[in-house]
Amino acid sequence: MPERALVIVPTYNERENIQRLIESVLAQDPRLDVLVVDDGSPDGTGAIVSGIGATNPRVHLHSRPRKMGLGTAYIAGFRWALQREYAYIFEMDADFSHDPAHLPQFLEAVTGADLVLGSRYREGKVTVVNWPITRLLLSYFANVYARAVTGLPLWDATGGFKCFRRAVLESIDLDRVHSNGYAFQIEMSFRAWKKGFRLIEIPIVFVDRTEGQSKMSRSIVREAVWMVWRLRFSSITGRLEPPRGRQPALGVGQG
Ligand SMILES: Nc1nc2c(ncn2[C@@H]2O[C@H](COP(=O)(O)OP(=O)(O)OP(=O)(O)O)[C@@H](O)[C@H]2O)c(=O)[nH]1
Ligand SMILES: [Mg+2]
Repeated sequence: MPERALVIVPTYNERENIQRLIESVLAQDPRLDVLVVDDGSPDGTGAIVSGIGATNPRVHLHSRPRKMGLGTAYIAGFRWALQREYAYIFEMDADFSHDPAHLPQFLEAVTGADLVLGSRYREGKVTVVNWPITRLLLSYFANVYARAVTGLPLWDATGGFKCFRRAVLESIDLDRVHSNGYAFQIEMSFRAWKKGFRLIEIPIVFVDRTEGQSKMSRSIVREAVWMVWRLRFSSITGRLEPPRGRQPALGVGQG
């Protein structure tokens, strides 16, 4: 049986995007399933997904009662995936900033890596379309800052288009992941990197959303500003988690 992959899509009010997005994802590769983690969207996004799931076994919905943030939505999705037989687990936005046409490139790249990251700034080349210059500069320099503080060798550490090999998620203690916004993306990659997994970046073209509303906020930026320092110091003091190979004998997951 071919190895299956799950694309986790967190949603909050993505009615205008979700159906078209699901169709487009499924058309990219027969190995792909979709899990939408919807936070009780008042616009009825969840109902649209459960309607599609009723007739299509490749589409799943995990509903949460209220808006609880992107990071915890992904953690819930990761747990859902690990309870099932998925070899690869994706993170992807619902708003078409992440073009489903890139999915086959991730599946190809993950054959030689443990975590594949869609990168908007690889080798200093910017592949972002339609962002106001202020937002681009904020994002670009946030990445320069995150790289300087954490040492994480990535051009784009805040991006949210990713593919994890199952073993990576099994080896990270998901209870200890605390951040929720952009910092969540940095934290997951940092933990994978510190464990000695192979990270690679593939270039993606990132296009600003055209439908629906942004959930970006000042608090998301603030969280990232201090979280990188927390990651740096918890890694120095050994409080992060042991790298692979130094796990306690009874540790589960990655050997
Ligand atoms: N389940 C869940 N999904 C969320 C939450 N916040 C954002 N999302 C979803 O996460 C994805 C990324 O959020 P966006 O609002 O696009 O954030 P962004 O890409 O930084 O900002 P814009 O592209 O400008 O809107 C989208 O699919 C959102 O619907 C949340 O609290 N819970
Ligand atoms: Mg977006």
